[in-house]
Amino acid sequence: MRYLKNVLLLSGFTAALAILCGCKTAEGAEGPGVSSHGALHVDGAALKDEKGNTMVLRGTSSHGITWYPRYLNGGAMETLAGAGANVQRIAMYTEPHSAYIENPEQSLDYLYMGIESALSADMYAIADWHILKDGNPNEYVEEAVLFFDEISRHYGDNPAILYEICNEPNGDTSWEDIRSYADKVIPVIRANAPGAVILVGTPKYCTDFSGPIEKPLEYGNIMYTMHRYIDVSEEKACENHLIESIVESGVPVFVSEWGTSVGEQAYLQDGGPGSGAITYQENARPFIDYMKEHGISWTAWSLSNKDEAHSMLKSDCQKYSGWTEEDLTDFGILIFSAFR
Ligand code: IDC
Repeated sequence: MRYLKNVLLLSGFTAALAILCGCKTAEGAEGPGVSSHGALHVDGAALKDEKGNTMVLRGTSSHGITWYPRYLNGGAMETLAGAGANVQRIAMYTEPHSAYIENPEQSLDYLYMGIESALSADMYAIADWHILKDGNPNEYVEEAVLFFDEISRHYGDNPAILYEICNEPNGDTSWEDIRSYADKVIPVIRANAPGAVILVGTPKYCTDFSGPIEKPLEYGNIMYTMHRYIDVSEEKACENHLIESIVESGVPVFVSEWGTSVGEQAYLQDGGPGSGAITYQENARPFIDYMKEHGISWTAWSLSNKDEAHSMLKSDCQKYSGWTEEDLTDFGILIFSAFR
């Protein structure tokens, strides 16, 4: 049965690639990208396009641009757009060594390059202030304010940019801490980009929505981010309790990171587990289906060939664009086939 599903998945993916080699939409035709949908806004819990139609963004997240900037080239973005992706998340770590706090110039170079590549492939781009080790966004709030001022000044009237102000608050960080951070950063973005969609991280690595549900931020065009990693080490279709409860609450949610993992231990480990154990990609199917059914936007982690369970490219893949099925891990195949 699983074999059959895989075969179906593969043939769907190949067909999709064959139909859409290249991402340009025929003139007049409605494509998934910025040229067809324009500026986005949030209406109730839904993301809407310029014309007020429900909009679903699907794409990949980069790995940290400090380490994997090379996948943000123009050809890579064309390849993703050709497979149906309409958004790219650009993950700019604040820490550790050589990331933004230590080397802002380099991070900005990579970020601008990534954004421009996504734009030229007609995709939306998410500028992600990727806190992680620094679990509380207030630790670098001054740097964040300057950063978001610069980016939103540069792209203020560009409809394609979404701002993700704190990747994964964690440790003791409370919803009140995040609110206080958001109150400093959001007005700065709003001054330059009044209508832009802003994504806000939630406590406990984007898994605790009690704050946004009970005390949402008092700004428009905000979505709260949920992150999810699904264990693929043993056959066990995933359950959707968290996302179901968020959707039922009516709070706008954007899944800005999700992927596969091997066991609890693998969640945040450097390097991740051995790839031999990654067998049951189909465990993630109920999550993909749920997001599809409810029109939830997502970006999956990550577009890299790092030897870990979260990667979409095989570790021996040396291509920086133009990937075909044989360059992708099973997870990569799953993701590429889910863009449409
Ligand atoms: C992981 C990377 C891994 C890196 C680690 C620490 O995949 O190569 O060594 O970060 O920098 C998250 C984070 C995201 C993690 C990812 C996978 O937002 O930065 O990337 N993850 O562990 N939250 C849950 C999982």
